[in-house]
Amino acid sequence: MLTLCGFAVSNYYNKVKLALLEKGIPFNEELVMTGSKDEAVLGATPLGKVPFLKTPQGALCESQVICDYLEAAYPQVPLVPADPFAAAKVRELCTYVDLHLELVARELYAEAFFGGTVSDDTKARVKKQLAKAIPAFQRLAKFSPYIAGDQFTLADCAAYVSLPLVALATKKVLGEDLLAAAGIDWKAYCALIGQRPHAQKVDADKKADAARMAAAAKKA
Ligand SMILES: N[C@@H](CCC(=O)N[C@@H](CS)C(=O)NCC(=O)O)C(=O)O
Repeated sequence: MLTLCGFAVSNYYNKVKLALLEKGIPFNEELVMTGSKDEAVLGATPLGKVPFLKTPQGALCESQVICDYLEAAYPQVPLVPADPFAAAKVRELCTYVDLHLELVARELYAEAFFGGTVSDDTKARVKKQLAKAIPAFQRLAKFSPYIAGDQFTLADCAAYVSLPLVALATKKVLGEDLLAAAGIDWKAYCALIGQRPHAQKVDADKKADAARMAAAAKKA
């Protein structure tokens, strides 16, 4: 049995969880927070990042690596097309969402979501990077109605969990939702994906986990 480790507020955890659910792969979940000093955790995810996946052969970290493993090991319900070029186009979109949008916007999260502050230099750098990355993403993303075309794919697992964070973080910290400002109707897209029962399960678990974290923060 596979065990997905991490916590349900994490977008990368939820990218993998949505893929597992959509593919119909049985799995357990284990609560592991970031910043662990536990040797067993660091053996599985040396940077202490979540998610990581325990498999009967050992552990894997990095959400895209995990999803690619799931695709290869459990091909029955594919989230990536069989055609190698079409498959690469789906993975290209995953890279754009994770690396060029989310990882850039992540620099704003301390101020957007965690009560911290971000320097003006950082804000300016993020804004400049996103000003390039968002139109670049728009050249690739189809939204017809799914990110890669007419089929739900792994790229939707990445986009569904991360586009709202990019939008909310830029709105809160830079004063403008840069996705919406560029003409990306991410709310309509997320409403579409959010109709899927597995996306609803991810969202419900995320809400419950956010409440758990808020209660833990109050106690501390
Ligand atoms: N590239 C990683 C990113 C994972 C990631 O950044 N996860 C966050 C939680 S959403 C985390 O572990 N942050 C703690 C840290 O960066 O030390 C992946 O795709 O799995």
